[in-house]
Amino acid sequence: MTTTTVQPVGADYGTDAPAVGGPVSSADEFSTLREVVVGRASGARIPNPQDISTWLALYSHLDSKQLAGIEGGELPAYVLEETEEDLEVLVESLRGLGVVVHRPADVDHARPFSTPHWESTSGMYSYCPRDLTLIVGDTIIETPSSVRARYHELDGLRGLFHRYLRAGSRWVSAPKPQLRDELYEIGADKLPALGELEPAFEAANVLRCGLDLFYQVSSSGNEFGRIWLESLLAPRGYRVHPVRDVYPFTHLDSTISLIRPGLVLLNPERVTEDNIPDALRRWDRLWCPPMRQVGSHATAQPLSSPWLGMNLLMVAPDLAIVDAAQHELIAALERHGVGVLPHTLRHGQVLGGGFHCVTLDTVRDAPAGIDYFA
Ligand code: DAV
Repeated sequence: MTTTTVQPVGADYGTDAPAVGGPVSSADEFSTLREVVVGRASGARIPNPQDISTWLALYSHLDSKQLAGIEGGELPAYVLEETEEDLEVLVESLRGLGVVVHRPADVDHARPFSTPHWESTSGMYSYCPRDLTLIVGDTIIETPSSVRARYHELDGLRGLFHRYLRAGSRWVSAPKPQLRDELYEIGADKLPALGELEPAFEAANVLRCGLDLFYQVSSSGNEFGRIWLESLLAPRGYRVHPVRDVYPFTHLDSTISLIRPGLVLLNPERVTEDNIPDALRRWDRLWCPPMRQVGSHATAQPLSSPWLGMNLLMVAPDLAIVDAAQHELIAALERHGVGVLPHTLRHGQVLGGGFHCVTLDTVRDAPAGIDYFA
């Protein structure tokens, strides 16, 4: 039997953690960044691929035979070490810009857990704080991920959220999903799909633009999830726009990137004149140039496609943090008056997260309630 040292949750929100400057206040993807969470690689692991929810979230393009060849468990130590180095460089760069940087507390993702309906052999990681928490104005929203292994992932951010709550934020959680087997469907193609038994979605299915939010319906977000989000936000004056038939797999943030009011970066393999969200039709469109494939091959099945190169973090409407290898994208942004700070995540695709994924902006300059489409 192994013994595990249990870190009190939020333990590193002690004396050396930076103070929060006030409540969370972030309503868009581009106004000047003031406070941000940057994820951690340590302890990252691939959850059991044989769990239907893992198959759906990470490998739904593989058939059950191919899936049998995937190994779960710890990622190679050098992948985690090099990723920690890359994240540290990102943290220093953000601090150099005057941004307050928070990090998740250490969580032991190797511990198994269960509910009355299933057992998970482990958690997953704290690498992508974007994925499960949606910040809308002064409100922290915990989203109902369909991935069982991620059920307790936000433990690493609870200490920080306590601080934000005390500073005047609101903090809500979507109805805790049961994630019973019946939620997951096997389609005619014999591949898994997300059903509609209960609301399920991840925060990274959503992009925020003041009063307007774009919600991608895909294998990581169902229609019922959109209905729940709308029930929370519509009474506060927000509009939740469904983005359907654009990308069937996971999140929205390597398909559409909001650069600044009036300028959107679009993935030309997924977005077309027909399926572009109506609200964005009046904006200037920057069609993303082809991606350069330079990432590591540390695992046979990386968790994202090469389009992760357009998964950028805006630190101000005229400044983006972009994968240094994407020369053509960088040049295109510069032609549109957007400066670029090139950065590298050597194992971004392996771990399934670029600069938008590995961050969670908790404070940006622009107030909530702006109508960018008026
Ligand atoms: O294109 O593989 C990656 C999105 C990560 N948040 C893709 C989606």
